[in-house]
Amino acid sequence: MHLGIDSSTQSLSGLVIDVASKKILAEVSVNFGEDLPQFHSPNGFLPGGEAGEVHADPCLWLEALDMMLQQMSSQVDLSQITSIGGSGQQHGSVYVDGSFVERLGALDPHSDLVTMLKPSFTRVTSPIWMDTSTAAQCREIAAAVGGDAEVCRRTGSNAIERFTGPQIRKFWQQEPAAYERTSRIHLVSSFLCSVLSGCHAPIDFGDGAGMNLMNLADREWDREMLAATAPSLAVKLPALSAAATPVSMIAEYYVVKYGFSPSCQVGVFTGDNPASLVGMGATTPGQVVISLGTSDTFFAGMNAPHTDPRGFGHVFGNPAGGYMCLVCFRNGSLARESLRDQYQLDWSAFERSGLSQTSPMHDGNVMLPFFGPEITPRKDFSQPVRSGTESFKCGNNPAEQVRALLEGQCLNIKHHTDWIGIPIDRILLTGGASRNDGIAQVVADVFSAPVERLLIANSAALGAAILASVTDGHSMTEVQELFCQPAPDSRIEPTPGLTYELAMEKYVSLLASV
Ligand code: XUL
Repeated sequence: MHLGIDSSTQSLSGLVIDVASKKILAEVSVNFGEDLPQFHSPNGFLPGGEAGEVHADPCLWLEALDMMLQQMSSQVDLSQITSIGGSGQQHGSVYVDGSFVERLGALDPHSDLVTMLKPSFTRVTSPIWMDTSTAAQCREIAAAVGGDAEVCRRTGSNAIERFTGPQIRKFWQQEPAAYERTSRIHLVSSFLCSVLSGCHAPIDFGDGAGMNLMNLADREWDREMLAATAPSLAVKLPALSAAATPVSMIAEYYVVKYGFSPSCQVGVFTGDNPASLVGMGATTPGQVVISLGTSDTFFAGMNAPHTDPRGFGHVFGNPAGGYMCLVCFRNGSLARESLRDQYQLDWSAFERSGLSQTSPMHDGNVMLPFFGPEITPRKDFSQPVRSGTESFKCGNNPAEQVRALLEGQCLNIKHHTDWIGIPIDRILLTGGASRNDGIAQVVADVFSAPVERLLIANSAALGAAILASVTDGHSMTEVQELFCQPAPDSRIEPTPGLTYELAMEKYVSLLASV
């Protein structure tokens, strides 16, 4: 049996798989807001941050780990778990002093993780991926190495506010003494892996690429990027390694407290998106995942590490080897819900039957589907931009508006992911809005590729459990075949003969005009 742990923005979950019986045996999730109200983080982070600062309390993640394991121990016999894998929200960082590793080596099962590890934090709160407070640091880092294109060439992404390097630079500038006292800077993933294994764990190539510090081509810390970020950074960073590489046996604390076997292995953790790529069974190039959430995210496996010439997309290490791309779109459900509320619609308007009132590219209408600032492309929109019939431009006819919004979102994703240059064989659609057949049909039609939805919702935790099985010697592909199956009747084929080439031309020229 293998345990996958995913520490995401709003919850920490555990999922146990058994390869022999091909079954998911248990799933437990601790919701940060509901289950741990004492941390005053209803959505997993500390509210009220100023000037774009979004931080979380790292003690919250420790307490959630203890709580999840406690609950899991009442559902499964944890002595049967032979390996653990994991993932964490990307980019978030944890800062500890030299006592951390000694404390890890002496964890007392009669105490708890927060009490024992809290004194080692040198930065009381952890910046997370939602933070946008480091624009100045991004500019400084880019200038020091010769511009954003050079940062992207080295690290796979432009200097990005939420990425860890700019966050580290801000910490060094604002709290130099605390930075000096920091002996190790972990990502959420490597931090939790360390806490489980009782020693400093490496950062994997997937999550490490989300820092603006790792050289994508040679998968080592990039000396110029480190120098441009903060002094003496090389000695403060963990080693880099492939995800699922064995780190050590689980610390005795968990053996005594929760009944794990002392021979249970802990493998190197990765980021939630690389883990999701594994859990969706989409690690091979040609398959892409589109996650329709608050923000929409596109990710896919890639062989070569070529980067986005427009500078919006990111390239990370793929836990299956090679690379993966990831592109985030801020106006996801945010925009779908704004339109729904503006026209007082319900989701049936977005269903196949609702959409059937209009035809694809209805009357040549096109919409730039942005209700607020967008990151891909980076522009401070405040409302959608419309082109087409007078009636459409005036905002009439809700059915036309729904179709144009969904088509616009898909055209925007397709346009901003064309640099990947890999023909799409299959799209795996996930996230809240993915269950909607109308939305899935528009995705299939705009991309001219079949869409499938998987049985399992928590693909990051499943990916983490699959990575755990890899640590234990299983083949990733074989385990993916067992667990990453499409839901029955979930496949949607593109409409024969339909092409969005003309619509794409119109979309791109409308975008260029604003
Ligand atoms: C990816 C990103 C988010 C986080 C949180 O770059 O910032 O998807 O990983 O899930």
